[in-house]
Amino acid sequence: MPNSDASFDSIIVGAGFAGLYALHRLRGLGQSVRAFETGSGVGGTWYWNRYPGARCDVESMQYSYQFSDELAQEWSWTERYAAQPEILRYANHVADRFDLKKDIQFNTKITSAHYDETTGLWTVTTEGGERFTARYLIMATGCLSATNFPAIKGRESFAGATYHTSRWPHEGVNFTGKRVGIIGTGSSAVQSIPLIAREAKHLFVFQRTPTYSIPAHNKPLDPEEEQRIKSDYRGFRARIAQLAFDVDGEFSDTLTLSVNEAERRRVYDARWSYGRLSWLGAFGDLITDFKANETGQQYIRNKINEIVKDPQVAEALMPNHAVGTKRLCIDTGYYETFNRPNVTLVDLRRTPIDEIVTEGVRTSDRLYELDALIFATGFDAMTGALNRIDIRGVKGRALKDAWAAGPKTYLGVATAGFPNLFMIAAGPGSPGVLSNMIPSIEQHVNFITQIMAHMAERQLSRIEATEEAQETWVQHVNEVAAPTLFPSTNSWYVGANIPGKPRIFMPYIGGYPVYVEKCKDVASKNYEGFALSGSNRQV
Ligand code: N01
Repeated sequence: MPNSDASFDSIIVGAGFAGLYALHRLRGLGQSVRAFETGSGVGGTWYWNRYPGARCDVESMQYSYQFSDELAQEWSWTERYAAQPEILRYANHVADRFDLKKDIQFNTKITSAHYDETTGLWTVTTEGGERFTARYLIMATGCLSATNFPAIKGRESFAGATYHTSRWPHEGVNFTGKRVGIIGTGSSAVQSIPLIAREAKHLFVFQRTPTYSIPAHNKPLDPEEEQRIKSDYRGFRARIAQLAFDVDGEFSDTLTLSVNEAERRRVYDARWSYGRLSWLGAFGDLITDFKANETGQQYIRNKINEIVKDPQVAEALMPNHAVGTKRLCIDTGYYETFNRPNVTLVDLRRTPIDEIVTEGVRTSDRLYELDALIFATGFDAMTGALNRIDIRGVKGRALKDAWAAGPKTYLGVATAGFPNLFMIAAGPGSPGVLSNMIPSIEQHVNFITQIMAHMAERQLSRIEATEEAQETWVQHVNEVAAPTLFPSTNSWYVGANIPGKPRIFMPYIGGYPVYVEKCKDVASKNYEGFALSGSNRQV
């Protein structure tokens, strides 16, 4: 590795899909760039989340980069929904193919990033005490990367092995013959529970909020289908980019209650049999009208009732929040797993956890003795990864303080008071988590690369979102979220899973194509809403 105390044009924090593409593009601008990555390899989410069953819920033919036609043509996915090891292989393939690893410093955690107004440079400090400076700071830290361990009394006292789905041991875990407990029933748990249940002596699922899940119908990718898509790959992706979430699927305009019950059932059934997140696109008002949403809720509750044999267990598995307002899951045998004799559902709404003890988990009615305990308890989403770094902007103001009452950004990429800092596809106010992540990443990276090229041409050195533009954007983000059912539910989208976090619906739900057009419009008006200044001094 090059010497410490080095200076770069840009520093990138994170070497997941966002960091990798940012590195590729910024090098293409002729910049000197260093990326820092806490892990020992590339892949971000797919490097860390190695729990059994980890898999992407966007189909593999869409969950990949588009910036290189050769890359798109030469890579072949094996399954309809790619599993974590294959996605990680893809990330490594990209990093090797574009020779990115030489500019990534692995095993290096960034603990602080401070902006110096006099020099116009950011100084980042690593956990090991090294310091590096750069003109631009690119936070490619991910939207769901800051692990959430809930503050359950006695958490440290369990004598058996403890795991978190998002920090899974690289060598895997063998649960054969073990009594295993899992806390949480979100996407990570829904994917891992069926596989862990097959291996463990007994699996106890500690469920606080039941989950809506639809079957993925995952299968090997049909080579003919792959070739058909690849024969017009650009066209395929361009068509999907016009859809609300940049994920393929049909999004109906039909109002739910404008059709009769038999027709609704037919529509829901067809989508249930197909297996896609766009199940939620069955009707135009499913996520805006509670009565409409209720029909979708009831449909899935009926399915749970059909699948799960023990009526009490089925009842306990039935959610009652608005479907879609917590991330919809897609699964392989999730509800069916509760028919296994070695699986026990512990309904924490009836018997909450009192504490974790040496032997296992004690709920209000009994002790569950365990050999292993898994936390599938999610993340401090969107703001967590940024707030865990001591980021200070103009006048030494901490990002944490600037966002104390709730995060504010302009377009989700920049925030006032933090010049030359960009967030990639994970910032509050960006469509990232509600869209197909990799195209969202490419769009953001392309946007900021164009900004930097624009600045270089004009010998400018400083760019900052204006307070005014930021306020207008935040208002717009809130306005488009307000008519939806999302703010009504406690979810990580609104920060409700983290005690004390301001309750704000963070993602932009105005639609991916609308967002892209807005960015194009801003760019065409000389980056309206950003203040550009300074002379381009040598770094
Ligand atoms: O985390 P989650 P996740 N006591 O926050 C429970 C993406 N992802 O890792 O709902 C008891 O969804 C919590 O209960 P509650 C995807 O965007 C994608 O599963 O707060 N339980 C909940 O059940 C997803 O949405 C993929 O009441 C506690 C669970 O822990 C996001 O990552 C795969 C608790 C956390 O669920 C996060 O998913 C995996 C406590 N004290 C993840 N604290 C795919 O692509 C928390 N919980 C398929």
